[in-house]
Amino acid sequence: MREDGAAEAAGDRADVIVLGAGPAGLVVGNLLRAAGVDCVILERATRAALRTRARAGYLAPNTVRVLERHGLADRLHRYGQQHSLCEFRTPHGRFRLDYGSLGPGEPHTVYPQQELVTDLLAQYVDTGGRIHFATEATAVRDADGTRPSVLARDADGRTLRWHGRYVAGCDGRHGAARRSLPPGTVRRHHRDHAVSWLALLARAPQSIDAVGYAVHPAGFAGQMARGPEVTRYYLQCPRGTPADAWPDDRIWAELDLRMRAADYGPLHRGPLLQRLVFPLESDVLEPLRHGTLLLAGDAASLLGPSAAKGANLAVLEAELLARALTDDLLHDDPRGLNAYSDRCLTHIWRALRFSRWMVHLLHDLPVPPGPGASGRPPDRDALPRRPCLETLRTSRAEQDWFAENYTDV
Ligand code: RFL
Repeated sequence: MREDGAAEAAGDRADVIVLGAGPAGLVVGNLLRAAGVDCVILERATRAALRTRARAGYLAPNTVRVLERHGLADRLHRYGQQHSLCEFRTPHGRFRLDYGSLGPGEPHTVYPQQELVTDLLAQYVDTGGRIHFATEATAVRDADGTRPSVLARDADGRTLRWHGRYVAGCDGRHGAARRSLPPGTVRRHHRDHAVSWLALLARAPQSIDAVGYAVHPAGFAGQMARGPEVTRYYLQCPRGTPADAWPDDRIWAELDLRMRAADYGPLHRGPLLQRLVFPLESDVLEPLRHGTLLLAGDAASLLGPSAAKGANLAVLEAELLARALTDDLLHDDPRGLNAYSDRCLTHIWRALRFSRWMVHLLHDLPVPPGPGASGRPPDRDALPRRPCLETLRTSRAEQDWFAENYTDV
């Protein structure tokens, strides 16, 4: 019976029920299928919506290696662009870092997330993978036993129950996997940086041939390539700003001001295709496993896009999870599953540390002691920004550290 007492449709079963068809869920699904593990993916969105959801774009070298290893990188190699240059614009001038020739000497590959999701979906569906679109998981049940199940609502509003042996929670930060964790079973490490970013996509070529990071008294502004005709921009904005609060003219004027177009050249303007506001925060769970429910991607850790880690961690964790599930289900070897959370968290803590350092580098956050003029509480890790930028500009050791952490997951 359903919780409201109405009849519950039968649903289905699979050894692994994967929640979510983002980068994490689709990599898990593809790798399980390739290994011969029985699985199904439940995805809330329609296929068309998934193929157009623009988010990340900078793939780390390790992400590309994971996708290559499993034959999932053909289109990425054909259409992705290598990228290895950052430009910092500050009130004291500008400087560039060719991070591809610093530290480990590896570039990013610029390939929009919706393209990656499209490729992963095609590969999964073309090889006969089971997936249900427009199907929203509402709860994971009995994860602490050996027969977990997932309740979901399909496009017709019917409630279905899927039975499995494991559930891969890849349904993001607000998904059913996180919500279903019983209180007290995981520890949450949450930090709110008390600022928001307005994320924009413009139909225009990039204005700077580098990732642009501009720190300005009016707030942070950034530019990241997404392809020859589309560019992502970010603007720091006050918490609570609605996405449509700023008309296009104000957005471009603010980008011109903060990126110092008057000094360094005009920005390429174009129609704004996307604008969304999100709070800058990090949110990591520990451990990433509760019995037969395992978390990966944003469901496990949300870091914010300041250091471009989220999609990269999602792919890394998905490979670890698929391998661990395969070893357990096909070879009766649970060691990978037992080590899964610790192995992922080693990468997550490292990415989190760098991502927070980037947040402090790019924003004028209040420094202890005492609240600043804004009345916001001080961030206990806040560092004065100018010496950080100056050290990054002048110290080769700092630049190598930056390059390693910027490209590593
Ligand atoms: P996703 O991609 O959010 O996919 C989760 C999927 O689960 C579905 N879902 C459900 N399905 C069934 N039942 C439910 N109850 C469900 N609830 C949700 C959703 O529809 C979705 O399809 O999570 P995943 O796979 O963990 O991947 C994480 C990445 O998407 C995320 O970390 C990145 O996009 C973060 N990020 C960036 N990461 C990078 O590595 N490099 C970047 O350059 C970068 N830029 C960004 C970003 C995130 C941004 N947003 C979202 C603020 C830029 C932006 C603007």
